[in-house]
Amino acid sequence: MQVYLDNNATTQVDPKVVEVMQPYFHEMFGNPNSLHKFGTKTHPALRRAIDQVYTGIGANDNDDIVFTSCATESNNWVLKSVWSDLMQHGDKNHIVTTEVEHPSILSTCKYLEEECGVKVTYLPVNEQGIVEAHTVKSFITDRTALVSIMWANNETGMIFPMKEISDVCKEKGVLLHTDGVQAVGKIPVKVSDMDIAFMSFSAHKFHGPKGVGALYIKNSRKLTPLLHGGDQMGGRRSGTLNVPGIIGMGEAIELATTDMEIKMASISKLRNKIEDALLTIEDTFVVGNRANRTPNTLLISVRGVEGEGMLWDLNNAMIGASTGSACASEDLEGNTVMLAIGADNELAHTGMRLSLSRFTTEEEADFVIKSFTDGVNRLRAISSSYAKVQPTKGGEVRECELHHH
Ligand code: 7TS
Repeated sequence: MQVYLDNNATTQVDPKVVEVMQPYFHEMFGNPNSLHKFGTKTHPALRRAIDQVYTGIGANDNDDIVFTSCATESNNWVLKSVWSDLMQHGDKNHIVTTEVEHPSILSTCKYLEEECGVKVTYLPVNEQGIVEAHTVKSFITDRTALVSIMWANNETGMIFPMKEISDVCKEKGVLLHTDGVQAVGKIPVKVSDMDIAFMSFSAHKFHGPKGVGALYIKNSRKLTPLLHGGDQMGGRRSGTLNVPGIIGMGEAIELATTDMEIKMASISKLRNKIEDALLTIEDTFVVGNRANRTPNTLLISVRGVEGEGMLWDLNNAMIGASTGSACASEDLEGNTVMLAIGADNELAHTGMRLSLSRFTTEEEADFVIKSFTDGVNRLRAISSSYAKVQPTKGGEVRECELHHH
């Protein structure tokens, strides 16, 4: 058996999505900006895909959705362009974000601090791994140009109080950007219900193709383009359109958001089954309250078991999981989100992220429970540090109780 439990890193493309994309590689390969039939033949499918994406995130007709190459591009675009629109020549100089954003936000913020003199506040998260709206409010000043806070965290699955955060930003008159990558397709997202100026998202996280992301722009607000060129996408993002990719994204978001509650209920049932079983192992902790997590995600920490060792054992059993963000897995630092939550360094090295999808089966869940348990037993038996740790409330089911130190 082969089990893929790294769906927060990327997902398999749904075969139905591949089917819809297929003709746009060879039969209808034209450039949509060409005036001949080869080009115009792509228009109906593109229009349909655009509608599907608007519906999928609950956008209004007067909003704009610009297709990009990935969410990393969307995130870079917002931060750099808000800098050039409001900070470079204006009186604003401040961005509020969190310590647990994806590197595409954090590294761009670092760049803006170092190269452009922008002041950035990185809000710490509470023991649940989120930031409360009142905390965001207390850090907004009259020089704040942008608040950028993720909707759901990629490591923990914890959902941020986006409605409350958007109310605070509205009250303070500050633009809000949200990285919606881990929320879209997993939890209800209706941007028109909130005062979100910008939202980034990415097709490959909800069974769409890689290489296509998007930026939602409320009321089609002006935003300096990141890519200048041939004026595609209304001059907002030049470059020949990724026709099959956009068509795939449309189909994928429709599939993910149709009967989402039913799909998510069955995913969370399997996630909970794995979680409950693994929590019966002594000295294991799960980060964040289950009720406030994306239905597919579980970040578990196993005292005395290095994440990399566990990853190796799971990989040998043909199970793909993660010790955290794949983007950061080459440096062997502890899980950054666990450190931000207040875990000690040793515990932060034991974090394992299991992220399911609608393709995960009950048999796979059972197999994962068994392989994980075997791995913990093997690795603890050879661990020099675990023997010294006194098990606390052995065998009890409990959620994470990590505190700031
Ligand atoms: N934002 C979040 C919250 C993400 O989780 C990711 C990818 C990105 C942005 C970047 O998206 P992309 O479209 O540019 O790929 N996250 C992960 C992860 O958690 N493990 O690998 C990639």
